[in-house]
Amino acid sequence: MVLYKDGKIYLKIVYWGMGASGKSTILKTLYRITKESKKDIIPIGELQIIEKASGATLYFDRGLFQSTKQNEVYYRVYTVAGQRGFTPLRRKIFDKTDDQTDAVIFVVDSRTYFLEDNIESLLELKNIANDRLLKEIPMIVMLNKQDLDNVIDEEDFKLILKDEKLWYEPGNKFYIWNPLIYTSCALYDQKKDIYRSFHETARRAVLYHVYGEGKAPTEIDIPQKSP
Ligand SMILES: Nc1nc2c(ncn2[C@@H]2O[C@H](COP(=O)(O)OP(=O)(O)OP(=O)(O)O)[C@@H](O)[C@H]2O)c(=O)[nH]1
Ligand SMILES: [Mg+2]
Repeated sequence: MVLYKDGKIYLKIVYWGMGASGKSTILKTLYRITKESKKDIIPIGELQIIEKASGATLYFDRGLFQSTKQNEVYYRVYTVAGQRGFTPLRRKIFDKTDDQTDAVIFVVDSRTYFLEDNIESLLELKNIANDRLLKEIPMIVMLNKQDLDNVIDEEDFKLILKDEKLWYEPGNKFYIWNPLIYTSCALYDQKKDIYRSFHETARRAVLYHVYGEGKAPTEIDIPQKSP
């Protein structure tokens, strides 16, 4: 939920996806990229990581980022614990009554072997978001672990989105809000599309908020020059 405090705007962005798809690694890599090089977004303070000895997230990870273009805009970024059995926890992170999510990044383990698990995670998200995905909550997809063998590509995942009615056909006024699908690698030494995908999600979160009053704005609502 958009929070206002002392003239500042706080948007909540959540990385969602099956266990071990790479959400925590993405957040850590994003943190390093934005800390070490001059970007439109900088981290504020340290990341808060709550994990098991195995590295799997036990509760959530959290980080705060600030826009350097619009200093009053902040992003509160969470990753959920993806392992089975943590559904109530994920629901709590995603949809606390007074703190709902403003944008979601769906992180896929791209290996074909895990296709069903990814779909299960997407269905859970759909269920918890309760018909608000795309319409009120912008969504971006990361096909992560693209450095490995036997992985799915954008077209494969687009079919899943179509099946799940998370894709607008050309001509629909919300066509512009179809999830962009990034093929990523979260490992810091390869870091592919980690910053770009976050930047786009942050941009959409701001646009939904500013021009759509919390809903997907149409092209008519958005001035040529986006913020
Ligand atoms: N090869 C490869 N390994 C990755 C990539 N991203 C993450 N990993 C590895 O995958 C494992 C799980 O990554 P995490 O970031 O902990 O996954 P997670 O989605 O946070 O998992 P949960 O917290 O259990 O939901 C770790 O060993 C990572 O190093 C990637 O793009 N490529
Ligand atoms: Mg994690």
